Amino acid sequence: MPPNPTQRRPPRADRRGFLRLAGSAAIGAGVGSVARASEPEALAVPPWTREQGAPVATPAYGRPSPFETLARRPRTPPAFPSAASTGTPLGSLHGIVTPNGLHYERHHAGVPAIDPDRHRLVVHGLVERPLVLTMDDLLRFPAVSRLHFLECSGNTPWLGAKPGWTVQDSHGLLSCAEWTGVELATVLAEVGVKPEAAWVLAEGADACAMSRSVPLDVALDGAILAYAQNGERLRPEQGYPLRLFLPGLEGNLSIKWLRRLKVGDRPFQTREETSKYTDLMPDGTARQFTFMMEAKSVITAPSGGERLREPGFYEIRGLAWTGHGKVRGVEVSTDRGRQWRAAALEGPVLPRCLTRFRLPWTWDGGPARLLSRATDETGYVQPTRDALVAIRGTQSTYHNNAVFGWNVAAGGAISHAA
Ligand SMILES: Nc1nc2c(c(=O)[nH]1)N[C@H]1C(S)=C(S)[C@@H](COP(=O)(O)O)O[C@H]1N2
Ligand SMILES: [Mo]
Repeated sequence: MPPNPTQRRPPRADRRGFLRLAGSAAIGAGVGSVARASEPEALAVPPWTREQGAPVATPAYGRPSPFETLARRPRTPPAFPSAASTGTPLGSLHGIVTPNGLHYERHHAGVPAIDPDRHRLVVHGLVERPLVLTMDDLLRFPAVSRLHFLECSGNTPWLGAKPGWTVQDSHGLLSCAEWTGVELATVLAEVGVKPEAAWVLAEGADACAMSRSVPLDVALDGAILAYAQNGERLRPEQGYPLRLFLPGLEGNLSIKWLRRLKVGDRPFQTREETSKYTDLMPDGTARQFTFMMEAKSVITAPSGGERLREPGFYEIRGLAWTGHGKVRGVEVSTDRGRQWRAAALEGPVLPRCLTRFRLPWTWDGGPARLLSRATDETGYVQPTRDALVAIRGTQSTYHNNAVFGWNVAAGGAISHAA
């Protein structure tokens, strides 16, 4: 049989094969430090192989290696101690799932300590059969588990960009988890929504009683009353014992410590959707209910605060996401946007979920600017900052999804390309 020309021979599984596959001309440069270490020295029996390891962990809930020091970090200094946020260290994470202890936090009145046995969810308003549900009741409903991103619409502020930013500072109010709970549609079917119903109010049990209105059709499109994240019950910071989770919409709508759902025929015009979470336009008017998270992407490695050791091979890695469904593609430029190359997307590409992208790159040692640009399945392309500013001005605090750049200086130092 003649050889199939479309079937390439698998690359040799040695280090040089790997480097050829990566398209690197300067073999050994950049990733070759292991080859320089002497083999006998590397194979000498290390101290941890000479003795028994630690017995099973105490406390029994496992922790990362003590050599791993990842942490959430406070964002801008809070005006009030309990009105604070911390960012996820996106630059040091792998894959798409955020470990629960590193999920970003945004609290407007601190983290309440809620006894799940005393927590209640009231579902009332324009419904046939109002209900008061306990956590045990909610656990008996049919459940769903879905991987979705959550992003604060105040992530990546328009004003105050700093050259010293890391990706944790610029994009850290973004995380992704597998959320488990009851579909809101299931509970609304149980209470029977009246024909004139059009909006749902969600209210939290924290000291600010955080409240938002959601159009009914949006709320019925995949919203979850979530009690678990990444396999375990919610962390207190994420809304224990119950939160609303609205896939693809600005984080603020996903009300934590959820205690009430009220069905109505119009929006409830709460503080969070009138004075806050509106977009001030250049003509002085404000847009309301702009809660969709449009397509966005960011290069997480290499990124701000890092230094490239030497010219050679690097894999550019990043994350892309969209509230409108799936990411269709990500393009990366290493030369200030003159040329763009299609990055590889790591599958499975899931709707309203983070998508990991990768592009092999050989750094020549000179100045470079790294940019990424996402396109979603509707065909929408992540805009440049200039294009966004032309429409929205610079006073709208929320929803900055502009293309974001990192400068690589000649010595390898990386900083935000403001
Ligand atoms: N009850 C309540 N829900 C809330 C908030 C809050 O302060 N109180 N913060 C909102 C905001 S602004 C965001 S971005 C997300 C943050 O969720 P996380 O802390 O789990 O990341 O929760 C939202 N839900
Ligand atoms: Mo937020």
